[in-house]
Amino acid sequence: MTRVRAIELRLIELPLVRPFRTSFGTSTVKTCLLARVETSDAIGWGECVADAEPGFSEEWNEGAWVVIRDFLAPAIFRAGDVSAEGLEHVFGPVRGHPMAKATLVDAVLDAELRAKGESLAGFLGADRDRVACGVSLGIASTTEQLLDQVGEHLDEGYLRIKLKIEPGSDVVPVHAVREAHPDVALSVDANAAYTLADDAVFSSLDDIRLVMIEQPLHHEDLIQHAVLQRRLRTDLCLDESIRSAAGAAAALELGSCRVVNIKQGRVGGVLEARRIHDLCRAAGVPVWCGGMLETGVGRATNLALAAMPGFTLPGDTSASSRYFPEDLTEPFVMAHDGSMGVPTGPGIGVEPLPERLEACTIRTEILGA
Ligand code: OSB
Ligand code: MG
Repeated sequence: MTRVRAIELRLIELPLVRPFRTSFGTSTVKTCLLARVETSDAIGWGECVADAEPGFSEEWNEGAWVVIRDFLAPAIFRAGDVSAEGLEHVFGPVRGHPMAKATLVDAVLDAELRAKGESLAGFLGADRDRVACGVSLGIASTTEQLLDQVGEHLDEGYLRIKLKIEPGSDVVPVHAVREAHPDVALSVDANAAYTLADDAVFSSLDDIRLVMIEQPLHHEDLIQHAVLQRRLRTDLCLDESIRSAAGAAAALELGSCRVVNIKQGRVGGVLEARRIHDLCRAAGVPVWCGGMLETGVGRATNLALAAMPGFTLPGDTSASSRYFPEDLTEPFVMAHDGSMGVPTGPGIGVEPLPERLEACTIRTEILGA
């Protein structure tokens, strides 16, 4: 048990190397909250995966800020002695807001592990020290541009290419990439842009030998995904629709997907992510580590998770250079074989570089007991 003395909350902003376009919007910068918790034993870092707008889920930066300031942080200070495991109970009275909760669960866990000198990967039971990396490419303006980007990333060594799709930009570009690269591990992510009425699109995609189709239907749906999964040979993968271990269990029971994208920041932090990993593994369902364009802080957390035994597919755990001209931490570099090293130091094993952190900070607030 430890006492949280203070929580420093920052809104930070980093330019992206190129705009990232999905079916729910285009980002040119990464803006997110970063929490630094100071406990009686150590410092811990947590990154919130919410974005500037509530486009991926209903959470967004300013909302997460208020939820942390007015509900989650006061609950921690009232609780007195806390542990990362116990935070889920402390946060019990606050429904939802898994991204805001994950920020603090991950930060307190990081502090606990740093105090013990134990790495997050070790704590989670990782069985490897390098993980296989894929890359998620935004919707391109032309198929030529998309083919160029795919080629560049394959040359760098990425082991799986994920293409963002939306109605009007799906079968044609995806088919072109498949023609150019007959053997590459290829997947698509619709970010909930389709309905069951888009039968023609799905049956064409079903012929492209995709590793999976990620979140084709509504962001809260499990039932219609189960209907679609029964119609297709290609595996469906859920992202947005899975927000907790209970939700993952329901998806498996219903047959809504055959693969799960685990984003710890989407499900309330690494402890809940571990439960999803465990139940998928017991059910023989492969999982992989998703991403939300995290800075080095969230990336370090994701890499530790991705090293767990059930993560059998390459993750969206790309190199820093795929996202940022300059990361917040020392950059994460991918080897030419498409693998990336998992941090081995205490906790998440990395920290923001102090001068980078100051340069990227838009606003700071210190919350105390
Ligand atoms: O749906 O997986 C997604 C990025 C932001 C929000 C949602 C998603 C994504 C990605 C990129 O696909 C993942 C990454 O490289 O971090
Ligand atoms: Mg996704």
